[in-house]
Amino acid sequence: MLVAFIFDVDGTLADTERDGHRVAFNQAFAEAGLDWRWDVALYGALLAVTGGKERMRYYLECYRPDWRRPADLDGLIAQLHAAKTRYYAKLLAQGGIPLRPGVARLLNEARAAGIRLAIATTTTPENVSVLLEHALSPQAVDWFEVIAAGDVVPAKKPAPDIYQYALDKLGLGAEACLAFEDSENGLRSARAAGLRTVVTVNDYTRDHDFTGAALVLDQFGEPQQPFRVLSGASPLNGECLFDVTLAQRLAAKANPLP
Ligand code: XBP
Ligand code: MG
Repeated sequence: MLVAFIFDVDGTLADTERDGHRVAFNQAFAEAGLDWRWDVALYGALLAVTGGKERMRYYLECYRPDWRRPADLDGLIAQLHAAKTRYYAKLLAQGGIPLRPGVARLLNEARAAGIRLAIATTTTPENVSVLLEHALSPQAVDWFEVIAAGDVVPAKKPAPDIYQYALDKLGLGAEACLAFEDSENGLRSARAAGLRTVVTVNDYTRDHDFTGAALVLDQFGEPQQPFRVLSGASPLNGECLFDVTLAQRLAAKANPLP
């Protein structure tokens, strides 16, 4: 029996990375007078690490070993991250990033069918509310019973902690839920929490390893824009939209542990 959907945010609800987070990071670096500049390709490599603060540290370690660290590196990272969050919110409040195809449709159908909704993301909580508010509806934050985000757990994806946290808050076992992800780190996190997972890929994640996903699609699909199945087609009966009926069929299958 399928009770809840748990959604990742970045890359799944909206393509926020390349034209959202990346741009905001660069604005924060420029504001601080730093010569750090993350182009589209470099940012793709940096996405190996989830979490903005963790990503900046990874950049310094792997790409700027000679950059002279200040005494208070933690303070600098925290200051840059706060500025980046401010720039990101501004960009999204201008309606800068729309939802991906089929996301609003699926959320509305789920609500109508009484499916409970939750979020499990590594991004900062403010980033989730600003996206939902501006890309979906001013009330959309309230559609989600649990918003598990950012530093509420010590270990970010691919660790299972954020999904485990969402399940605990929902008071549900993994078998009652379906997770939605776009990346290998996200899939690993959801699977490690025991969740059956549907993946919708994007330009940054198309070539990731999605072994263990229940279904991999190019997107959820709209009536004029059918989805394409990339793998895991067994439960399909010629559908071209990901909807609640298809979700229920996937959830009815055995849910083997990862
Ligand atoms: C999303 C992320 C986030 C954002 C930045 O991963 O990795 O770190 O890029 O967010 P996922 P913050 O979609 O797997 O949750 O800067 O707010 O940390
Ligand atoms: Mg993601």
